[in-house]
Amino acid sequence: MPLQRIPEAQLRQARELIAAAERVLVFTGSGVSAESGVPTFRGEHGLWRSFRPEELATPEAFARDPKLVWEWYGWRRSTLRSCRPNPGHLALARWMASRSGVTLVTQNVDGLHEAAARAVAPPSSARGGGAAPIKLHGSILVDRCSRCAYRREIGGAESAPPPCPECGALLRPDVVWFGEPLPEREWSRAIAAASRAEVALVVGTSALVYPAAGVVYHAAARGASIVVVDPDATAVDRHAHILLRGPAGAVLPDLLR
Ligand code: BJW
Ligand code: ZN
Repeated sequence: MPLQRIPEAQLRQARELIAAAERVLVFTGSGVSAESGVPTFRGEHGLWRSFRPEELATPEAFARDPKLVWEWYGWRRSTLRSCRPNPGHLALARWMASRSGVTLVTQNVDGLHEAAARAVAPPSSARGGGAAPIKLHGSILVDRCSRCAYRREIGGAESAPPPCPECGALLRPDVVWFGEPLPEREWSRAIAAASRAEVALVVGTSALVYPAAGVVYHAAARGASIVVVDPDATAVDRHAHILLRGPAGAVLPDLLR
């Protein structure tokens, strides 16, 4: 079905809701990066259409075949190198730098929200590019030790997971796999922001993965109005006050201008 333009009245209503709110939670998923060329997970061209999550994105998979898992992340890291923030990331970053009271919580591991913040307000500027996003699922741009607390930014193109320089165990991508707990501090900050938010802007997520998706339900239960930006149906649509059915790269610049 061809995408329809979002009715102006609906956009205006969403703009007013957001402008009147002192505290806004923005909750994003892989769809916000789709127009940057980063594949989503589910859906027609999603990663899980070609790869089985349990063979690649679990601690058991890494224990069974560390080289296979490492190579898959190596491939994703190399495709990410050519990806840039799209107009959706940039509109969000610009808007966050222009007002206070916004908390960005992301499930994305791609670093594109941070890249957008650097692009609109370099760290040397007064606002420093706004607050860093709360990353619930870690970062694909960082390695961490599978045993100790060692972390490093990704560097060379090793063909197999290298040993940790501190303890000798294998390094792995610093992302949250299925069956692993979310980082505690990020989780409590996300829930605190959801508790306070008057509006939650939910962008580009199927909202099927838990506990992350629970952040949206928590905001709804605490009385936040939910605005969803997504070209397709999502699990949180039934809680949405306003549904903006369209791609983030087109809707966000229009909504947040
Ligand atoms: C656009 C667009 C455009 C397209 N513009 N939009 C309750 C019930 C059932 C199961 C569970 C449960 N609680 C926990 C579980 C198990 C599991 C889970 O949730 N499974 C479900 C799939 C059923 N959860 C876990 O295992 C979690 N851990 C856990 O529960 O630990 C418990 C524990 C406690 C204490 C000790 C030990 C354990 C961890 C989940 C980790 C998820 N990790 C991944 C991989 C990250 C690393 C990597 O990248 O490799 O995170 S999976 C993947 O899904 C990734 C994403 O962050 C996450 C969410 O996906 P997302 O972003 O929503 O993508 P899609 O593809 O689903 O949706 C894209 C959307 O974009 C769609 O709506 C499109 O329409 C839209 N879109 N183009 C805007 N242009
Ligand atoms: Zn180590």
